[in-house]
Amino acid sequence: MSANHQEEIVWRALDSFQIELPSWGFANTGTRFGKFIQPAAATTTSEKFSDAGQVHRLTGCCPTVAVHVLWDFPSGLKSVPEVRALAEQYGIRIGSINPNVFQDQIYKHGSLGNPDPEIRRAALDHILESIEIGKQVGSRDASLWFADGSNYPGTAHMRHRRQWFEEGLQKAHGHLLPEQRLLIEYKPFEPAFYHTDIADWGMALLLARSTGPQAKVLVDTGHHYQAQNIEQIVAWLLSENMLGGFHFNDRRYADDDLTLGSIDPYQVFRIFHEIAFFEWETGVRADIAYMIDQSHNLKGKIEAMIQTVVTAQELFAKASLVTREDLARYQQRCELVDAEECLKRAFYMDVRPILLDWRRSKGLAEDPLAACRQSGYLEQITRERAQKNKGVVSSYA
Ligand code: PSV
Ligand code: MN
Repeated sequence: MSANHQEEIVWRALDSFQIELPSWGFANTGTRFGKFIQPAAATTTSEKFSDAGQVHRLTGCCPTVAVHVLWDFPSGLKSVPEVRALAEQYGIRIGSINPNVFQDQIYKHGSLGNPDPEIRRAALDHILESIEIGKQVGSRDASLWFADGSNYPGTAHMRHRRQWFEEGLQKAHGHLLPEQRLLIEYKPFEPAFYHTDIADWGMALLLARSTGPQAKVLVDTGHHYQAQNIEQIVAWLLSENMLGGFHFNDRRYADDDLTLGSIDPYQVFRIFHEIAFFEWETGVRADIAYMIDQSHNLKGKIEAMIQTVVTAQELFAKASLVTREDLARYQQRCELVDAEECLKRAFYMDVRPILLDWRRSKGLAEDPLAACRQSGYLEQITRERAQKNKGVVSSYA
């Protein structure tokens, strides 16, 4: 493949690639042992959007921000005009809407899977309100994650709970506009440590199927057991037209929320490759929402987010360079070494010079991280927010 052709392919890939930032990724977070407070962390929705706006301004590929209803819309639907105005002010759009049916005390034993019908109703009402918020802010996806599960064998009726999930999700689906989607996220454990109601992609897939045609599966890369082959899950969901979106992050042990590509960039590359391979083979553009779900306690949040976005662009660009005609031929003939080399060649290609040209052509910063550091924004928010952050409680005790 000539250098010009490579450049053309990568530019086309970059033009098509957008990734959503999580509002919660700019706020103070920690572990279950306590929060680590950062002087520059955002403590309001306005500050979160301001930070997200900076990341988008520097990288040019994050026009939308995922919101968590309880954290960003404190008065629910009534907060809509204010939050919408903030998004406009900071040059971003509101992306996926995440209901929160895990934080309130009533959800101790579950939300849609709770044995108490009143609690199931409360969870459903909150999800319906989130869908309504989505309609009012022009957001397409309601992204559902449930902490539901149990900690001790014998304490939860798994089949009843599954049925209650089906009922609740079907009701929620009935309230969608034709263009809206419900994304169902799975997670094997945490906070529940014996059983989780939607523990893996198979359960999410079955539930999405029974929910309705606008329900799809959301793959959070941190929500798998060690060594699970995520790109195979991706390939299967693509074949079933059931892959709705990703929550990207990296991990070493469990749901570690580490910077994308910091531990295993080849894994992310292989995921992007499976998507590109599917699109090439079928001629169908996969309708996937790429989102980041990371919240950094130790790194500066804005810098970590820029690192993530740039890494995602690089890995997406590399995956676009796999010579798929060759790969298909090698696979068919079982020419294993050549097939594997096809992937490796693209993975080891240095796409950074092409990315630099692409950024220049778009009038973007050549080095988003350096530009962020030079902009004075980090110093400014540290000055403005330090006092307020001193008052943030760091322990859960
Ligand atoms: C749960 O671990 C999760 O991945 C869900 O997507 C939540 O919305 C997000 O993290 C933030 O708590
Ligand atoms: Mn997630």
